[in-house]
Amino acid sequence: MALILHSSNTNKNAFKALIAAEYTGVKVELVKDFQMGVSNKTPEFLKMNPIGKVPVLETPEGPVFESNAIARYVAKLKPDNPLFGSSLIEYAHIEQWSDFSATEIDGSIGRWLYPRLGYSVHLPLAEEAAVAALKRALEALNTHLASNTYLVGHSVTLADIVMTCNLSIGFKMIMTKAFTKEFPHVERYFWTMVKQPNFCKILGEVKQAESVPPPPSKKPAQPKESAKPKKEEPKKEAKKEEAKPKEEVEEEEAPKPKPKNPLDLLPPSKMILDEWKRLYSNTKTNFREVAIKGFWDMYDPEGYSLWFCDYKYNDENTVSFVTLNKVGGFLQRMDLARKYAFGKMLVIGSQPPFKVKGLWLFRGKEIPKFVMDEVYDMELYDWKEADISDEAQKERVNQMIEDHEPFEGEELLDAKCFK
Ligand SMILES: N[C@@H](CCC(=O)N[C@@H](CS)C(=O)NCC(=O)O)C(=O)O
Repeated sequence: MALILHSSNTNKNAFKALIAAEYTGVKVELVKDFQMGVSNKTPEFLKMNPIGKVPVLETPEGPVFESNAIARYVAKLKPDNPLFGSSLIEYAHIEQWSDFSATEIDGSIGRWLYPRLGYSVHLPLAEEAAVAALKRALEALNTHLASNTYLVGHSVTLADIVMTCNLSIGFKMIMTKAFTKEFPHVERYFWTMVKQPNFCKILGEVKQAESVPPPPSKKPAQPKESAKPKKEEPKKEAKKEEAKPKEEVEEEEAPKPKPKNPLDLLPPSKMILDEWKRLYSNTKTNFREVAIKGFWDMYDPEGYSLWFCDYKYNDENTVSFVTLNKVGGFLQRMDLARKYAFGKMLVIGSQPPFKVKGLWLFRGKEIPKFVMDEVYDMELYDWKEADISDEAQKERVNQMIEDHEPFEGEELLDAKCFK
């Protein structure tokens, strides 16, 4: 019987156990319908991990949290598992690199990345320290890998699984080629590891970040200068500001409360997004007559717009699990638009390559700029506004909302809803 892992299917910490399971030959399955921020805050979940973080593994003897401990547990299910090396000193080195990876690599990537994603305050001096610590750790790793293919011994161990998963978020989200080229052995190691079949199966195709995400204070999603009340500043005051050292000004700027989203400044709409989401969720029968009819009764083309999206690289969708992961990750990254959007994503076809197509309802008459700027998946799709005066397009909207099968003559592998 499979062990159940509680996590979303895009979490690099959960990938550690899933990859370890592939090497170990045990079955670990992600819990169904996990919703980050909801499923991990229920009383049942908090009984398994009191701080409500994922991943958590359910075992016959009780739950285990902390991703490295979970991966170790999974690997220990096989006696004499080569993932633990072949001697005491190898085992010690596996633990050494796993801890190094958690504290020196993952910790520093997090302190660089998360403030830029808006999860905590972005302080330039703290960022500078995080990048310096990361470079110091990567330099040490690079030196070790100059004469070693794997972290320990001559085959993949648990240390490689932990290290690669931790590096993966850095490579995908913030460590551009310009940054990693200083560490060529780390680059070679990382790209070799992610191509190993047991890694590839779980991680899918890994693409390196092309740019460093801008910090929230520099993101263009904020109201334009013209929207802010202007204060007449005496000239002398302005001069004083200019004279301040750069760091000081930026540090003072960081804790300012977040400005309102420009979409909150739009004229009120008769369509209340939450009402539509509730109707969608609560309609269990007669979907066409109740939910779809309700949608068009509510729809306000002045306050909202409807968009079709079509994945540009469908021929790459050759593995169902990886394709579903990709779409799941997209929806997770859309979280920042929850107040302003509703979406349906269809994974189409009974066999590969699968097509990914979607329908999105956005507040405003355009795709919100902050979504375009902050969700990198947006540019992986072609976007076309739905023309609802055209009956065929309107029917396509209906079919996407209701997961109509067949869709454009094909079966659906999956339909995911963003609400
Ligand atoms: N050290 C933990 C880190 C777990 C962690 O930070 N999980 C994040 C997702 S990657 C989480 O659950 N965050 C939700 C929260 O903070 O409430 C591990 O390796 O498992």
